[in-house]
Amino acid sequence: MTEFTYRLPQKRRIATDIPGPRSTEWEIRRRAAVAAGLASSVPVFAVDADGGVIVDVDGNSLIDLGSGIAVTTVGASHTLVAAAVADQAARFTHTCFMVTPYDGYVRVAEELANLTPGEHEKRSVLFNSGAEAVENAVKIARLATGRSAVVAFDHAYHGRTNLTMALTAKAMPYKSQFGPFAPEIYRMPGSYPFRDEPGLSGAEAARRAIARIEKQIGADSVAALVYEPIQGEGGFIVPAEGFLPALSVWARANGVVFIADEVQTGFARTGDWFACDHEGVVPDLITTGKGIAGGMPLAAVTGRADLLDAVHPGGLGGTYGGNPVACAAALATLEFMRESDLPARAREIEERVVPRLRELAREIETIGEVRGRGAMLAIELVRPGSNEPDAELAKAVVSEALSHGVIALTCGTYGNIIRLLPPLVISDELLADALDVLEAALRARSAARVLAFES
Ligand code: PLZ
Repeated sequence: MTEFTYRLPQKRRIATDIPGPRSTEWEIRRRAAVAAGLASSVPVFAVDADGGVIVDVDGNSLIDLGSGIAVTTVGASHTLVAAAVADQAARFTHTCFMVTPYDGYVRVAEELANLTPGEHEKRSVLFNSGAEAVENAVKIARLATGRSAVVAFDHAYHGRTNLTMALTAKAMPYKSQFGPFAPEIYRMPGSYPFRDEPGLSGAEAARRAIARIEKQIGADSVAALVYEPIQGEGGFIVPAEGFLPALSVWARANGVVFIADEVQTGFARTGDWFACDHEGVVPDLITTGKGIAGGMPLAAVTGRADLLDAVHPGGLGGTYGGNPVACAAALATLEFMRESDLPARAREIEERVVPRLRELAREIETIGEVRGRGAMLAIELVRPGSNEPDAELAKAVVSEALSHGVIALTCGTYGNIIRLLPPLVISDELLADALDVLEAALRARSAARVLAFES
């Protein structure tokens, strides 16, 4: 593997209980000052982070299998990113691109044109968050097509703003009581091989969705389809092969804008630059964010020049979108990703993790499926002897792993999926150590679960 360099020791170290006394103390202050609606999945306060570790205020060094939800692909303090940020901040932190443009923004747009799928002429517009990017992709698609309906899918996650809540599938915690939601959003079945009827092919799943779209909305009313090529929050769902190509062919034939939401899957994470690349799908618009800028807030809509240029001057924007410091971080991040071939590193991680977890799945009956691509991998947990989702087990395993110093996140419509999103710069040794911890937690908690169901 590529040798990465680190500032902090790449070792798991447990110094106190987790959370330790200082995290517990800070948590009290937090509760008095921070809104309760903002929950944190890991109850420790971070003071330092580098490569594959996060150091907490009690001196625990935790292995990071979450990357702050797929953001710190190059680590949380990569030296090149930190230097680019410091250098840009020393020159100017902000002018507002809508007032006085700067070169970093243009260079990020050039990078996006080169890296995203397809050789056609492209344009980009930059934003602060994934939700903002998705929302703007929909604005662009509606204006360019003169149509208003937007199709989203089961298990989708696209954000927490009003329009993106409407696109997101799961009520709790994202939507419940936050309505009314934006109109003209229609939800269709996608492709979830583990839970679809056995043997349903990608092409058949696409036909199922298309038939409903044509019946319930009418193709000529549809501005856009929005799909995450691997659904993230909804459960790391890799659609059956052929599903995405069939959907994109139908979209093209019907003048429907195919928007790939690659906010979570993008930038080397899945073993290619984008998840669409695995099946050669070329979206009309692609939304990106998270991993693009080494932890700085940046997101983008990139796509067909004719669509983006259809919007009147002033129709798109925002005070901070494409902030110069975030752009500098992105340029350093992308250069490092390219030079160290991080897509290949993601494939290496898949090779190290997947066979091991599949082996374990043969032994442990509560593992329903191990799936994913590159360093976007998941374990779907079920009740013994069934396909019933087991969210409680997922929670228990993650909490046990945390008590031994490994941060892993859950996800899924049913909350029963453990997702692995390590920084791609994690060392093989640290990854192996994290897997040992996770395996022990899976064995222990699954055994307890089987016993509980037997009695
Ligand atoms: N599209 C595919 O995964 C963000 C959300 C965490 P923002 N996913 C993490 C949470 O509970 O808020 C995401 C995504 C996809 C859009 C978004 C939204 O990106 O940067 O969080 O707005």
